Amino acid sequence: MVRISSVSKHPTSSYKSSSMPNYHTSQPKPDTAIDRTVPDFPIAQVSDEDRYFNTHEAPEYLPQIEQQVQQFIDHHHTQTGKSVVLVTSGGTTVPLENNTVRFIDNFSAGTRGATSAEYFLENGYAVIFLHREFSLLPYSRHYSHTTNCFLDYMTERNNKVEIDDKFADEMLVVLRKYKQAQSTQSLLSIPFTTVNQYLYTLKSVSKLLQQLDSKALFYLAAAVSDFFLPSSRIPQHKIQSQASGKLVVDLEQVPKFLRRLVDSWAPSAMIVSFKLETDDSILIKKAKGALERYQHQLVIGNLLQTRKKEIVFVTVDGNQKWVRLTDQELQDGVEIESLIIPEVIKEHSKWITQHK
Ligand code: PAZ
Repeated sequence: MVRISSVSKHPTSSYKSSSMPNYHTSQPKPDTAIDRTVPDFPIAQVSDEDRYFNTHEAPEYLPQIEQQVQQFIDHHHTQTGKSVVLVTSGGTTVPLENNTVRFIDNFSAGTRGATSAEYFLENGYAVIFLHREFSLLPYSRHYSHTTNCFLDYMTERNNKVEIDDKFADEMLVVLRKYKQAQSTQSLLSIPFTTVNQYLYTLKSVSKLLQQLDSKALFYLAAAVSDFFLPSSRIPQHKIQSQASGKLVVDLEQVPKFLRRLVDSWAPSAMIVSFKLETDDSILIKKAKGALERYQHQLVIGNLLQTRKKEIVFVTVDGNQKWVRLTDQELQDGVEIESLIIPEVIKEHSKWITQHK
């Protein structure tokens, strides 16, 4: 049975700012997407891991993050007993210059990650939210970015700014949940921007989470670039106009570190990855392929065009289970993450029981 949570009935779904257009310019044309039928790039071995991390510098702030994460883990391990989920969210940038003027990016706004984080929190998890900086955040997502301008929620009364009565009740629900997450120290937000920052932070956080054994859960919803420009070939300054009239960028494959995560960084944790495709005829094959290659526990498949209304769970026993929102549910503002997260938690509980 589908429940509509109070957050999902929020103005994000029911209210559209009057000053904003009701169409989107950010949706790519699916028929121009790249051909994903080419064979998969090999999984990363220990030597690939060594090579990557020996030839790319760690972000200088990494020790600070490690300290924050250790404190967060200690708190929940000793004080609350909560399971901890690492939610990754948003796209990555691939800088083309060290002093970055230009970069390659992708479409992900972090909706899946930020929304999922809220449902994990509501279901009693502590959440480490590893997100692309300036992408959507849990709770504030209802009022940030341009589709819902926060100023439209406000009104002026007696020379003071107030929340418009129309929205106050719903905003109070979100505010309370946000404050609850803060006061219980259940949400730790960690930013990244580039692929390199993402990889370093993922590795560090994973190794720390291994301390929680099976009570650690990975929910890898970020859209991480498959290609990057290695630091040995990245120019220091802005690329100048080329005499040839062309700019040829020679990118390399980002090593597929998921297998290292499963085998070495956090082998006792349950790991859920996402598989995004644009061609529905290859989605299931790709999801099954990912499970075989990386040997983790669950893949959630989704298509770019329909990702907000349907997803498919693909498990190691070869089963597939589609979860779809009905038109009525979509109209009522039900978020598909409100159905995904309880299923994932059920699988995680089984995983914990198996490992006791
Ligand atoms: O951020 P968003 O809500 O716009 O999109 C979510 C998503 C499609 C990036 C996510 O559900 C996903 O599939 N992530 C993994 C992408 C991949 O590497 O295949």
